[in-house]
Amino acid sequence: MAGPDLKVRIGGVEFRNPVMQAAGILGTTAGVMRRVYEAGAGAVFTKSVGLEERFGYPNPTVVEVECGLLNAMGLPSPGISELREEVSKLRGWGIPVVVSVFGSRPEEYAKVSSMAEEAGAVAVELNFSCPHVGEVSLIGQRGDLVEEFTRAVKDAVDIPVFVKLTPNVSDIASIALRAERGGADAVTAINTVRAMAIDIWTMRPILGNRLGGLSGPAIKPIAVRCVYEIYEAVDIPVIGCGGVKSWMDAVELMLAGASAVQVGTAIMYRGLGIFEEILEGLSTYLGRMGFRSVSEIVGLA
Ligand code: RRO
Repeated sequence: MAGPDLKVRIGGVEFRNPVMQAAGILGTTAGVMRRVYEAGAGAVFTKSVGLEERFGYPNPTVVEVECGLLNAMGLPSPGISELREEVSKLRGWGIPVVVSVFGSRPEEYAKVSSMAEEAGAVAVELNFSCPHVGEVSLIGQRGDLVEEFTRAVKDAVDIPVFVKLTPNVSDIASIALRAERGGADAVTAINTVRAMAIDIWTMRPILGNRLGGLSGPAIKPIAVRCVYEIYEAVDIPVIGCGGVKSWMDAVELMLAGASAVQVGTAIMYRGLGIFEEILEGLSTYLGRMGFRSVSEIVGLA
């Protein structure tokens, strides 16, 4: 007997399953993203890319803390002119690739997004939510800017536009509503939580940038709460992200309202086998609970 149907549709694009790679992890070369897809991911997401090359922050840029991972990479990126070659290769292999886009002005987001579309991206994900790169974190904290920037990209491309939101706001649902009003086809929740770590012997912040973003298991309950609040407020799909390391975490986010989930930090700890592990657990769970399709559990909580 066939197992439950794992296909999902987001913004009119059909993905083979709802367990995707989160932007920022392994998302810079076509070869590595191909391995992520071959490991089972429903789609691959690039590291955020802008118009120009950027070197990012000085080291240390990543530090492990007891409950997750703290990073302040500072948007290192080769720029869209370089990355688009990787996107074209992926497209040529039939792999659905979503390009994560950053910038500081609406026109920049629009330009990078249309270059991504030309290269073969199936969608773009607008990063308005990096917690420690000034201009990018500011956009995501202001509903008016989220709406304005989203609309600028919608006017420039025909592919679906996802908007990645920050949890570093007092009312994430109201920001999601502004993304929806700007024409977003889906919202992704959440990016990392603003955080820091201090070395007690040097008596200094550990990260080169001092402040960074926390990911991993510690932020899953925050992601669940954010997805739940957004799902109640908007009509567009929500993509859940934050601390997913098992099929149970994926189910929890879907019950909160996520149509799909992204896996990021857990890839570092568990390797690429995590995609098959989550997919198998999800299928068994759906079968045992009597569901024929994964979309039936979205928002049940
Ligand atoms: O590059 C980064 O430092 C970074 C980005 Br763009 C982001 O969106 N979230 C994050 O935790 N780090």
